[in-house]
Amino acid sequence: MAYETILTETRGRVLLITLNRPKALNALNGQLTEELIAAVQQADADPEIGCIVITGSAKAFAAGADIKEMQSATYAEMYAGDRFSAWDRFAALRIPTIAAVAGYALGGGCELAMMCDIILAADDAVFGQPEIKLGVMPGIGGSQRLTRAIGKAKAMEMCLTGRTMDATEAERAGLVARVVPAEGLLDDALRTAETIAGMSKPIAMMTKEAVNRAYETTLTEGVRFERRVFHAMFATADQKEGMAAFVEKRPAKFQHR
Ligand code: CO8
Repeated sequence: MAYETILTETRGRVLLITLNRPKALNALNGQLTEELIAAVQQADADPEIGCIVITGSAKAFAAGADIKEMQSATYAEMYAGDRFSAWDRFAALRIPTIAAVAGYALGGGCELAMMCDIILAADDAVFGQPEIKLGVMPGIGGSQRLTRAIGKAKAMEMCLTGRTMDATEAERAGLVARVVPAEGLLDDALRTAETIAGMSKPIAMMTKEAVNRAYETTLTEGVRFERRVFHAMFATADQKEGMAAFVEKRPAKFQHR
């Protein structure tokens, strides 16, 4: 499929997606949303792809939803169209995803980054939920995911004042996995993705599901879920291969099944 608002490139078992509306600082309009979700869903189902990296430009990962596109929408249109519900499909991805964030990740851009499994931030990254300044609030999970990631105190302040957070604060607060020099961001993200994509895909999917379960349930239920999934891994060829490789002192060759 030919995309107009994103660039896609396959590097080995990694799919690199670059958001590509530079004139609008990668604002997430309807077309970009559809194209991005189509691309990630295809990769999710593709056994040859083991990890997705999503990045933007040096200036902006994404500056939010496209304000110009939604400015004059009515309540009836927003409600009847269940606007933004398409993002549930992104949140339901089972393949691991990495957001490589340089520059602005604001509003929907910050929310998209938080929907990814790992955020790697360039040292110039800026995170924020400034929607309140526009007379709205986060709309694709920001009020929930930001609060879970950094706690109520900071999330409340950010959502109510619109203040942004730099990369150092974002790392300290637990929003991002690591901060790296801007010029090395993409290489680092691709290396990290390669590492993940070199693991067994079904095992990585199950691991992602188990970690995400921590958001959804109690500790007792989460630990029970983890144990059951751990047991299920013994039905995969890759568990046999991974453990045999360790015992035989050689690198594992996973077959992703
Ligand atoms: N939507 C549409 N266009 C945008 C957006 C946006 N979110 N952000 C920037 N642009 C456009 C500007 O209008 C400008 O276009 P033009 O050249 O035609 O005037 C161009 O991008 C460059 O922007 P600036 O001139 O403003 O660049 P600056 O370097 O001066 O400032 C900022 C950069 C600080 C990032 C500034 O552009 C800004 O504040 N942008 C808006 C940030 C914002 O408020 N984001 C939240 C949007 S609302 C939202 O995300 C709701 C989430 C709910 C659902 C999400 C679904 C995806």
